Amino acid sequence: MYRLVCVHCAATYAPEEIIYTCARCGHLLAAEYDLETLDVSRETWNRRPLAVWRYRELLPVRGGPVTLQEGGTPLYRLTRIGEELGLSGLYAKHEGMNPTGSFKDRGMTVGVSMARELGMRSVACASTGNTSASLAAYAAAAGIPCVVLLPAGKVALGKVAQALMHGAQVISIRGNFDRALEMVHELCVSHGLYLLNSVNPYRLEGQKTIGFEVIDQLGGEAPDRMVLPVGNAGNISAVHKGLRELTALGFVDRMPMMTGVQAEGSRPVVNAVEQNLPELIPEPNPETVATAIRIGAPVNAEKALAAIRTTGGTAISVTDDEILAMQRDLARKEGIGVEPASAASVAGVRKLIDAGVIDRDEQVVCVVTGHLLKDPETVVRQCKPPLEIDADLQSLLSALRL
Ligand code: AN7
Repeated sequence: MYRLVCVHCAATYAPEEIIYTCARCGHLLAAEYDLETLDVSRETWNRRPLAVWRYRELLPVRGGPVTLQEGGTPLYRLTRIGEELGLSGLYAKHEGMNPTGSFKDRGMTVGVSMARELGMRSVACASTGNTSASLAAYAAAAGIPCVVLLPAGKVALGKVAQALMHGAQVISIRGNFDRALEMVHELCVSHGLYLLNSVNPYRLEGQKTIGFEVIDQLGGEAPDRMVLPVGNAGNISAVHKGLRELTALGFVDRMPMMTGVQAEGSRPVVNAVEQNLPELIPEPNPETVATAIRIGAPVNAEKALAAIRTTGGTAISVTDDEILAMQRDLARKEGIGVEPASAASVAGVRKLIDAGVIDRDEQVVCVVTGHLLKDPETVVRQCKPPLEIDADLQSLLSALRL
């Protein structure tokens, strides 16, 4: 059993209410389970495949899910980068290995399943790209129409391609993501579409399974630190919520230090942490090569700040150059292909090591959130084009460095 609870004033709502913000105070809602009466055991989980639905007792869906077999992503040990940083316990959870190439699929399998259970007949989101790609695919799987709003000219090619091919109505607005989110929120409330941005409490329930899988992949122990790129701050909040539930159930005995990484040109959460502000000051003109996290007014900031502060974590920003350098390092030194926003998490670790914030004996798990192929244009801009040669062996031999 669960209900919706306001994260600010603790007002409660029935789970079947179509509501995204508290009617009393306007803050966000979260699904809260009655953990004492929940019939859940690690043995049951361990008998199921590593995937989002392994953890179904801690998810809101009661009927059969809309699934594309999401989750179960690899947890890689970063040996070469770890060695360079003097960090032997450095890991990357590669969420780019989900069905549409990002962690959003964990949220959408739950969110679109709930849309169906709640009797909603269409879904919508605003997106910097990955949310739209994922929602379009899950709406297609559910057989319901989907509307997505994108900031014009600021979404990576692969993500737009996915949203279009999966059959969403794709609208580009002349404005940034933050404005697109306001617009789609209004549209959903006035016209009865189901909103699947991270203001949706059920979507974030799916995303918390990243943390569950990390614990299972590390043999049942929590890492010392979890590092996530932060845009709308939904994912870091979701992972924190899930790990708190595991702690309350006694499945793990401590919380990792939740650590958020933003881009230099879009760092409202970092400012709030550094200056110890009670609330976040939005960035009106966010800008970064990591377009996925080009977000100035993260709607989940309240939860994310609490997650960072209560676990003794931190937040840091990285420059576009640092992001791209780490994208290349992950690709060339580890064989791991991620998009720029995802490389931000590991770039943040490099910076926190240099600053002496991360101890070298810590076990650190970075969530790398999206696949390299999401943003081919940013990749091609960083690399020399292939050498084109005449089709004979002599030309080949003179072109190669052997
Ligand atoms: C690769 O798709 O917001 O802090 O609209 O695509 O939970 O927002 C994407 C976000 C990190 C940040 N990495 O997560 C969207 C969108 C990648 C992302 C984030 C996003 P949140």
